[in-house]
Order: sequence, then structure tokens, then C-alpha cells
Amino acid sequence: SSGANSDSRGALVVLEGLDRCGKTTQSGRLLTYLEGLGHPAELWRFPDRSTSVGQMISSYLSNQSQLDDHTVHLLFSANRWEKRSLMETKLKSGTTLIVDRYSYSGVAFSSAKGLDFEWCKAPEIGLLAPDVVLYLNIPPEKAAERGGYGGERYEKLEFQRKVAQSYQNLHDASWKIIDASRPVEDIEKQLQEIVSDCIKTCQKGKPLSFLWS
Ligand code: DGP
Ligand code: NA
Ligand code: NA
Repeated sequence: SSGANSDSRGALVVLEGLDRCGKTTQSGRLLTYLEGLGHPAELWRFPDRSTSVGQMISSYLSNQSQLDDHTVHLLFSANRWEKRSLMETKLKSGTTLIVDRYSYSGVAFSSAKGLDFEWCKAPEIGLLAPDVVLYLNIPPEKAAERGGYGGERYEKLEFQRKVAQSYQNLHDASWKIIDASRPVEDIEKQLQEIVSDCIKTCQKGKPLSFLWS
């Protein structure tokens, strides 16, 4: 490649949280912000329901099919693996990826069902590690009040309480805990600052790393 900035890579920014925590709104706003700065960025989400693996996941989530818990766990993981090389290509070409859910959802949701925590982590080993994880922290009761759930498989208060517990075992140095009960615009500003700093660090040559580092 050519150009003065050919060495600088994009940032891998992941948003995590319970269903109805505001991730989808905030990831859209982050994209608009980065586009406004003229910074190359794309919004991704997992599960990516457009692939054939993603269609199996989607049918499971909408209760149109039944699958063993381990099997569906591996499908979610496979859905991330099938996008891994494109993810690396995009990042290396300087595009920042804002990703709505990633491996942390994989572990949090499956271990909330009672699957072994380490077993849940294993298939994620070797995927690209996020440069920052924005965890939108909201009490499960408050998330449930937000216009109700859409009726998919996991959108039940009791289960979301367990997912919140599971997420607590996943925090590492890349996590920023965001108070998602605050007004949308306040959260938006906070995320803009965190992501701007993160992009600068990546542009200065921070290497890509891999889960679970
Ligand atoms: P969303 O499209 O973000 O609403 O996600 C769909 C549902 O699937 C949501 O309840 C979170 C859950 N989910 C997302 N990723 C994973 C994963 O990797 N494993 C499991 N078990 N559940 C996931
Ligand atoms: Na959902
Ligand atoms: Na979502």
C-alpha cells in the first residue's frame, strides 16, 4: 500500500451489554460521529444474521428452531470466525470497526445458561481482541422497562439477570464501564471521547492483539 498513513490501522471498538441497554442506538451515533470527522469507519454487529450460519442463529433466537446449548454456542462463535479475516483486512487498511456485540456476549449468554465458563471462552481464542470494550451498564430491571423486549429467546428478565452476572466475570483492562442509565446525549459524548483516544493510540502503532489477551 502507499500513502503517508499506510502504517496506521483502524480501531476495533466493541459495544456490549444486556438486551435493551442502548448499544444499537449508541453504535449508530458513534458511526455518524466518526464519519463526520472523515475517519473511515464501519458498523458491524454479531450475530451477523446475513450468512448461512447467521440464519441458523436467527431461526434459533426467534424460537423457530431448537438447538442444543453447546451447538448454538459454537454457531455464534463460527459466525465471528467467518468474519475474522475481513475484520483484519479492514482494520489494517485503516478502517475503524464499531462492533455491536462480540465474544463477550458469546461467553456471557451461554454461561448464563449454565455452560462451563472456560469451555465457553475456548472457541473465541485467536479472534482479534478489541482495542476497547464499551460496556453499557444498566440494571436488568431498567432495561426490561424500556419499551419491553422484542420476544426473542433470551429477552426475559430472569435470564438477563444471569447474563449481567456473567458479564461481571469478563471485565479486563480493555473495558470501560459506561453508566447506561444516563441521558443518551451524555453517553454519546462519553463514548466519543473514549473512542477518539482509542483511535489515536491505534494510529500511533499499537499492534493488533488476540483473545483472550
Ligand atoms: P442482538 O441481535 O444484538 O439483539 O442479539 C441477539 C441475541 O443473541 C441477544 O439476546 C444476545 C444474544 N447473543 C449475541 N451474541 C451471542 C453469542 O455469541 N452467544 C449467545 N449464546 N448469545 C448471543
Ligand atoms: Na435482542
Ligand atoms: Na442489539
